[in-house]
Amino acid sequence: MSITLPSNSKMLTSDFIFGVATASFQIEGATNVDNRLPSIWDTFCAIPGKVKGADNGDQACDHYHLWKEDIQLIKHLGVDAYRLSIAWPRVMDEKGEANQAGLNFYRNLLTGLKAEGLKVFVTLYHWDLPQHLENKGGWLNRETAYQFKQYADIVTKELAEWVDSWATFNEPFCAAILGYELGIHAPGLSEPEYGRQAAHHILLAHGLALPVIRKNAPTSQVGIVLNMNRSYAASEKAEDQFACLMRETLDNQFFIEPLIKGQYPQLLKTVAPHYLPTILPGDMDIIAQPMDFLGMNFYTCNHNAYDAEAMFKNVKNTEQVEYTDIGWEIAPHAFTELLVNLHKQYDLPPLYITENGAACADEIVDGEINDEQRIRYLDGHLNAVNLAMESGVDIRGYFAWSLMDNFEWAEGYSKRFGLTYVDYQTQERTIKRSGHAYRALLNSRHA
Ligand code: IFM
Repeated sequence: MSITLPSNSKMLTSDFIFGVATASFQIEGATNVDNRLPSIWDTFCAIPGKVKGADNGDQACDHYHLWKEDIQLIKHLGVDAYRLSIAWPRVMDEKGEANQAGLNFYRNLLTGLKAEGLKVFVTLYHWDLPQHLENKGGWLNRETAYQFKQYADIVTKELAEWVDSWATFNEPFCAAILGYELGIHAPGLSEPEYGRQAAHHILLAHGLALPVIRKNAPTSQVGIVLNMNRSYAASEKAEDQFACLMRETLDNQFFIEPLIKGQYPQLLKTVAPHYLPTILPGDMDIIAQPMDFLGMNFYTCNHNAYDAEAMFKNVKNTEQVEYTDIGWEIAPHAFTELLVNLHKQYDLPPLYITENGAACADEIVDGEINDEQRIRYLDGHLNAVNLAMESGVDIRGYFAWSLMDNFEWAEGYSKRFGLTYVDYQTQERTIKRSGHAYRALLNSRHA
C-alpha cells in the first residue's frame, strides 16, 4: 500500500515543501528542568478527571533529551521541513526576561535541524501558557497579549537566524474555545462569552507580535495557523441549514475574517451578539495586518442539526462513512471543498497545510506497525490538496501530523497520530508503515 499523487502534480515539484509537525508540550517532557515555569497544561493535567488516564506531560516523548535522535528520525523520513513550537514557560521568566537555559535547548535544536539541511517552521504558541499569566486572567486579560509581544520579541531576537517561518499561534479556536468556552482544554473554563474574548485577545496578540517578528526576523515569513473543519447541514431543512451556517461562522469565519478583513462576522451582530467580544478602538487594524502565509490544519468535517438553545448540535453522518480511532469522520472531499471555498471567499495569502493526519489504534506486531488506515487517510488528503491546487488555491506545503505519537491533550497518550510509533516505557521510536509510505512518496520526487 502506497501514497501516490498524479505524476504531473505541482506538489511533486521542488517548490512544494513536505514536512512533519509536533508541538512542545506534546513531546518535550522535562517539565521541571532549566528553570521552566509551570504551564496551564501542567496544572490542568493535575486536576482529576480532566485528562484520560490521568496522563501528563512530565515525560511525554522525552524529546528534550532525545532531540538529537529525533533530528535523525526527521531526516530519515525524507522531509524538507520540520514544524515545532517553542514553550513560552521555558524561555521567559516571571519578570519578562529571557531564560537562557531554556533558549539554549532551542538554539541547539534549531542549529541541529539546519545542519541537516531542514527548513524550520516555528510556532510561538501551541497552548502552553505560563501558569503565572493564567493566574492573572490568562487570555481573558488583555495584558496577556502584550506579554506575548514581549515573549515574541525575546524568542525572535535570539533564534531568528535559524528559522524560515514563524507562526504566532496554533489554532486560536482550540486555545480560546476549547479552553475558555467549553472547558475541555486548559485552563478548563466554560462561559460562552469567555471563549470569544479570549479569542479576541489571542488575535490581538498575533497582531501586536507581527511587526516585532518582522523587525527581528526580516528574512523569515510570518503568519498564523488556523484549524478548520468543513461544516455540513444535517438536512435540507431551513433550520438545519441555519445550524450549519452558525457552526461555520463560529468555528471558522470568526477566526479568519478578522485576520483578513478586519472584522468579526456581521451575522453575529443580529443573531448572536453575545458572541461578540469587547473590542477597543484600533484593535481590528492591529489584527488585520498582511501576513506572508496562512497555516491551515484540517482533520475532519462535521454535520449540524438545529438546536433551540445552542443554535447547532453535532449529529452523525447518516451515510456509511469511515472514522478514525478518535471518532473523526474521514472526509478528504471536505478538505478540497473547504480550501476552494476559502479561496473564493477571501483574498488569501499563500497557504501551508500545517497539520493533517489520523489517530489510529496502532499496535506493534513483530516489530512493525501496519497502519493501513493512516496510509489511506494520507493518500486521500494529499490528493485532496492536489485537487484544491488544480482549482487555483495557492498551497505551498504540507505537514503531516505528527512526526511521532505524543500527548494528545485531553485524550492523554491514548490516541496515536504519529508516523512513528513511540513506546512510552522505553522511548523507543519505530517508523510505522505510513512513515515509510510518506518517505517513499517524497523520495520519488528525486528519482
Ligand atoms: O494534537 C493536536 C495538535 O496539537 C493540534 N491540532 C490537532 C492535533 C490532533 O488533535
